[in-house]
Amino acid sequence: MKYKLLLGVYCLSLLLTAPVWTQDKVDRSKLADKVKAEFLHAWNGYKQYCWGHDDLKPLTKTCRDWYGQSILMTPVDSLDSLYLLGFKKEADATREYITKNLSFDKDISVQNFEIVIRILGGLITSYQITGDKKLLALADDLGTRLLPVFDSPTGLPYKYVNLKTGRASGNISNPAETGTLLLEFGTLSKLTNKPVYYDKAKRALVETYKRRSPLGLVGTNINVDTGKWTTTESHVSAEIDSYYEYLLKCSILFGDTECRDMWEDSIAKVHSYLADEGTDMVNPSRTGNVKVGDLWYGRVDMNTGKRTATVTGALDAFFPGVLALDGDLNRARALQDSMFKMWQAHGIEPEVYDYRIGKVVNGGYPLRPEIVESTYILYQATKDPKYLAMGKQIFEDFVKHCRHDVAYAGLKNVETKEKTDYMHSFLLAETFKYFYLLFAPDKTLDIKKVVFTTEAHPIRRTWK
Ligand code: DMJ
Repeated sequence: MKYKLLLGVYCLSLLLTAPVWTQDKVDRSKLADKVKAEFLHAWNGYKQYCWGHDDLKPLTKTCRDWYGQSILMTPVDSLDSLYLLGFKKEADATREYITKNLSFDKDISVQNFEIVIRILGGLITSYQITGDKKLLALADDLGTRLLPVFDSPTGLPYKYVNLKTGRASGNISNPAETGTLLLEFGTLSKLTNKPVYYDKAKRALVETYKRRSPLGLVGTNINVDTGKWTTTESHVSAEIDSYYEYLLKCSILFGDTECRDMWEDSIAKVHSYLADEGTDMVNPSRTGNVKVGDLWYGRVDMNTGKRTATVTGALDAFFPGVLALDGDLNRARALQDSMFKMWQAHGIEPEVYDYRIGKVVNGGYPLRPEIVESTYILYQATKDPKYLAMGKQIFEDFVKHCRHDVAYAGLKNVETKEKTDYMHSFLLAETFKYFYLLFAPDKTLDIKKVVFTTEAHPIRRTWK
């Protein structure tokens, strides 16, 4: 009797201390249905209050058009999600609305990077899904209007361009904005047989890479007229993040060996200088063992390699996915565990987090997808059920804290959970899409046959 009691206590203690993913089995199909229902809740909120506008402000139930007049940000960015999640009727109606009403003949100065990843990428993927040539024509027209952005002395793109006049402006940019264009522009070239898009975007990426420091790192801000860095802090976070993502992905999507070489060289330097690893870590080489949960990527000066900050954040959570895509599963797993720890600290991840002292530096959470994206990619790469359980936890926290009576709202502060009056289009384009793909049957989308843009628009290589 005493023995049985002791055994019971022992088993209970094991259960209580067991990691979250061993405690219960994840019902994928139930979760996929729940994701669909929540996606619809957000989409219907947008439709009810802001149909035809760019974005919904869910708390005040008002709308925001980025440039004073709408370029249908949310519908275009969300369209491929509508198809992928199986809302075909809704998707077809939205597609018809877009092709009838969207015009880029507007006297507005737009941010090239945001328009490329949300609108150009959205149009291209939806064209690939539906074969609707009007979507490709819109993408081609938009691409042409954006091209003057590359007319700088260096070939690095200006930040803004007027869609009607072609006047480019804003000469202080960053690697994310100069280097996250090739998947979308490159694909547009392949689909239209106009090499100019590929060539300009590729040059912008190469010109960014060429300006790396002697240590092989890039800085945060660069003057596109002079090619000189104006801020020399190096990291994998805001303003740099997707530059690395596209170095890898342009080699995968286009088979571009120059991309591959730039990626190989860059990622080695990122590991050498940015990685902040536990002292008791074993053999931190590319193929070696990394102590689980003991890996972070912080900030250093690009020229000296001296550490400037021990911060990470919600945006950085894309990096485990990129590492997994490259086959570096040891690091990917370790970093994902770190990111999940950051998420668990407050049940939602903050925008900026000091990993050394475990403190929130900037507590905003604008509904970002990156941690979900990495969870999905890691699950696909390993089939380890731990990532399903991790995704379930993230999804439940996300719904609990960000669901609003109308749609979804970001958080002003992850510690207080106070909401903020904004729903970015990437909630529907990315966050819900990655949640869905994580839980949906694997056949929903063959991850090996697509490359996801940084805005989660899957692109298929349909060309030779
Ligand atoms: C998205 O627009 C893209 O994923 C971009 O690369 C980074 N920021 C948001 C999501 O957080």
